[in-house]
Amino acid sequence: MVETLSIAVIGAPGVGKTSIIRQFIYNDFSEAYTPTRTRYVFRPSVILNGNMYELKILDVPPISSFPASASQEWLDLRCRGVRNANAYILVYDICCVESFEYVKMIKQQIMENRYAHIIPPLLFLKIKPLMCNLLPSLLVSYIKLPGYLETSHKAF
Ligand SMILES: Nc1nc2c(ncn2[C@@H]2O[C@H](COP(=O)(O)OP(=O)(O)O)[C@@H](O)[C@H]2O)c(=O)[nH]1
Ligand SMILES: [Mg+2]
Repeated sequence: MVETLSIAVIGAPGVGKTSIIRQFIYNDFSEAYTPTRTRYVFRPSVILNGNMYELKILDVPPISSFPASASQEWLDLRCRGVRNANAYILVYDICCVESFEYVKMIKQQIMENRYAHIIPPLLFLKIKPLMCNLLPSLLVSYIKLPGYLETSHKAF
């Protein structure tokens, strides 16, 4: 039987979540910005080490916090499936401190609220907007953490 793995992609609005997913699945990048207002599920299949997996990638629209209970998750359509994801991709924009503070908060809430406190893999990604020369020092420590990846969808 093919195993299904769900991955929730979370981050502040406009940091590039949908772009990351679309590039991964369709190898496609668009300059146009269409804000994600409802939760969208992408279902690609991948082969890893000879095994096939079905991925359920949740493109999560802006949420004020990680759902603290199953009922909260159920009542808020944007959060469906977020609590039980197998992994989280937390995306921020390196030029936007607020977007980094947001993923830090979400990471903390994931660790506090996951069922049985099982910590799933966490992955941090960022995008690099054009003209950005700033690297706020608080971001530097995160770059050294395992699981941190740097990405960009364009050649600069
Ligand atoms: N320069 C640059 N722009 C990006 C990058 N990734 C996404 N964008 C742009 O940022 C905007 C928001 O991207 P989107 O994926 O819709 O963000 P989301 O709201 O987090 O899903 C769009 O106009 C994208 O074209 C990147 O790596 N570099
Ligand atoms: Mg989006």
